[in-house]
Amino acid sequence: MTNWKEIDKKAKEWVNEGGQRIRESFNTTLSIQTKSNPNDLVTNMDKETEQFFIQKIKEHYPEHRILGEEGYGHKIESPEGVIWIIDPIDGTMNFVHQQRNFAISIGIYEDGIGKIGLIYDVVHNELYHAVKGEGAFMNEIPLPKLEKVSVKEAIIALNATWVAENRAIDPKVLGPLVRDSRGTRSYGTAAIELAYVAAGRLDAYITMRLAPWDYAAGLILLEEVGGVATTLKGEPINIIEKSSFLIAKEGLHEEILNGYILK
Ligand code: 2AM
Ligand code: CA
Repeated sequence: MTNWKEIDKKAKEWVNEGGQRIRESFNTTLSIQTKSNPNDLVTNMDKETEQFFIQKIKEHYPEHRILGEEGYGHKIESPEGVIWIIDPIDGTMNFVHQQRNFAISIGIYEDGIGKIGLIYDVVHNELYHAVKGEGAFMNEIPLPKLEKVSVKEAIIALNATWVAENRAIDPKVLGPLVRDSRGTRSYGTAAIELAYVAAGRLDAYITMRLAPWDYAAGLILLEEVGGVATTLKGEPINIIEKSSFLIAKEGLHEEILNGYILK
C-alpha cells in the first residue's frame, strides 16, 4: 500500500528546503544558459534543485518514477505507477530577470490520477497544496470552492504573445475576449497562474503551450476547488503530453470556449 500521508509530509519538507536553497542563491552569481532558443533560459539553480528532489525521491521511494523538466529523471512514456512530475523552477525568466514570480511545482500521480499537488511561490512564501479528495490549501488555509462569474466580471491570465502574430493561434481569436473581460494579467509562470485560478485571484488562464511539469500540480489544486481544465479545443488533458490550455471557473469555461474560442 502506498503511504500517501508520509509522501505528502516528505514532499512538503523537501519543497520547503528546495525553496530555502533558491532564496539563498540570490546572494550568489547565477550561471545562465539558453536551451531551445535565446528566450528559453536555464540556470544552475534549475538543475541543482531538480537534482536535489530526485536524490531525495530515489533515496526514499526507489520504485517511484520521476519526470523532471531538466531531464535528470526518467523517460516517461506511460502513466503507470507513481510518477513525480517536477518543475524545479517554473518561471525561470522571472527568476533570472526579476527575482520574483517563480515557483517550485510538483505533482504526484498514480496510474495517471493526480494525488498530491504542491506549488511553492518561493519569494512570497506561499505554499499551494492539495491532496486528492481532501481539498486545496494556501499555507494550510483552506481554499473555498470557486464561485461562478461571467466574462464581463472576469480577470483572465493571458500572455500578449497570443494576441500578436504567432505560430499557435490566429491573433484575432482572443481579441474579443480581452475586450469583453474586466481585465487581463500575465505573470509568466504557469504554475502560479494555475494556483491563482484555484485561489480565486484569477478567474481564467489561457495559454497555447504547456508541458506536464508546468501544469501537473496545478491541475490537482484546481480539481479540488471545482475548476475546469481542457485544451483550447475543449478536449481533456493528457497528463504526459504538451498541450494548449483553457482553465476557468465552471460556467466561465463554457462561456469562453463556446462564446469566443470555438465560435
Ligand atoms: P518555465 O519557466 O519552467 O520554462 C511562461 O509563460 C510559462 O510557460 C512558464 O510557466 C514557462 O515555464 C512555460 N514555458 C515556457 N516555454 C515553454 C515551452 N516551450 N513549452 C512549455 N512550457 C513553456
Ligand atoms: Ca522550469
